[in-house]
Amino acid sequence: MDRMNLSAMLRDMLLARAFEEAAAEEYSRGNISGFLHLYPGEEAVAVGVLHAAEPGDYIISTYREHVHALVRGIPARQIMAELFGKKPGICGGMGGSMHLFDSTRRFLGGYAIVGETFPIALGAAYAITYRHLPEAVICFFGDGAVNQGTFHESLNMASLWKLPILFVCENNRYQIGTEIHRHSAVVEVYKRACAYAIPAEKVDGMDVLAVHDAARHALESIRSGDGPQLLELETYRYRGHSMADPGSYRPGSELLAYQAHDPIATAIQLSQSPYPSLEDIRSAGPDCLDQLTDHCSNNELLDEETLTRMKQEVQKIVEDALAFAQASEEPGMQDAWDAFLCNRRFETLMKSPT
Ligand SMILES: Cc1ncc(C[n+]2csc(CCOP(=O)(O)OP(=O)(O)O)c2C)c(N)n1
Ligand SMILES: [Mg+2]
Repeated sequence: MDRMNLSAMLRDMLLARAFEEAAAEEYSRGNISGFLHLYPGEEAVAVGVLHAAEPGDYIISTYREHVHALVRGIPARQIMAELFGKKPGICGGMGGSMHLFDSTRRFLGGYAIVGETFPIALGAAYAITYRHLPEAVICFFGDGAVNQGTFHESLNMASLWKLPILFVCENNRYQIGTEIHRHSAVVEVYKRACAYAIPAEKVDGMDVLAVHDAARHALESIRSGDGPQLLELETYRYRGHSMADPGSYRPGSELLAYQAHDPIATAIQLSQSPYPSLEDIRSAGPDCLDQLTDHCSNNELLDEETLTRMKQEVQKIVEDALAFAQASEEPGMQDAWDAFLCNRRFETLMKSPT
């Protein structure tokens, strides 16, 4: 990992945190309505995986997808405007927080139904295989989705047809207020993949470098036609399930323990100190990172000044996105009709005899 890639990942994590905290504030002010599921604490997952993605890959996510969309390159302005329900939003202000979609960036959503993502990933991956393209589908889902029938049906089919899918479980240990050991007989999600002969690995989802490394290797193999793989990334959300949830079912000590391994703080620490090899990190274990970095020489990759500049830059992007969303107009009745008629036209075309 070179200096540029590391800085780019750190910048995206800082942007993600700033964007989501700003969205939380705007929700409290009444500028964003409906459900709002935020991502602070989990940034290393989306950033690590999506920095290993190619422009030709397809991304599918859940309702907690703002950061996946941001890292995929959808401008902060268009995402924020969508959350505000405004016309220049990425879906014309008619999708909202849970339904971001951008076919030009191969970002296939944004889905509110738990487990809905799997069959969609299957379809996109089948299209890639059918056309013999060196592309992959990256399918994000939560630990709460792994007991849905669609998970098992889709893993079976994906393995049988050797479809190019990277299944990424964002295991934050909770589905709403229910902890994983209360909803799953097998709590180590990656172990389920062996039932379908799919290679799978569990990785520390708070460590962006470990996530990136695992995703890069998996995607290389998937794109070369070796079939699907599954990554279980252990992570934690700092906020409640959604803005309507104070998260009081979780002990405060649990939150503090995860915050002590905050993915952004870890990434900053890594980039300010000489960067140890991934082999060093692995052999030392996650608790020894501080020790390792302390022992290294002065070959610095990122100084305090650059970090401050980076934080100011992302803050400006978020402020600009907020101002843009505030000032934008709402979609009108005609916009709704246009969207409706566009679909109707498509249906009519499909039905008309050739
Ligand atoms: C089929 C279905 N059942 C129930 C719900 C209600 N629901 C919304 S989010 C959620 C929890 C999902 O948790 P998880 O998959 O772990 O994702 P996380 O919120 O932790 O990111 C549930 C049960 C739903 N949206 N869809
Ligand atoms: Mg969860």
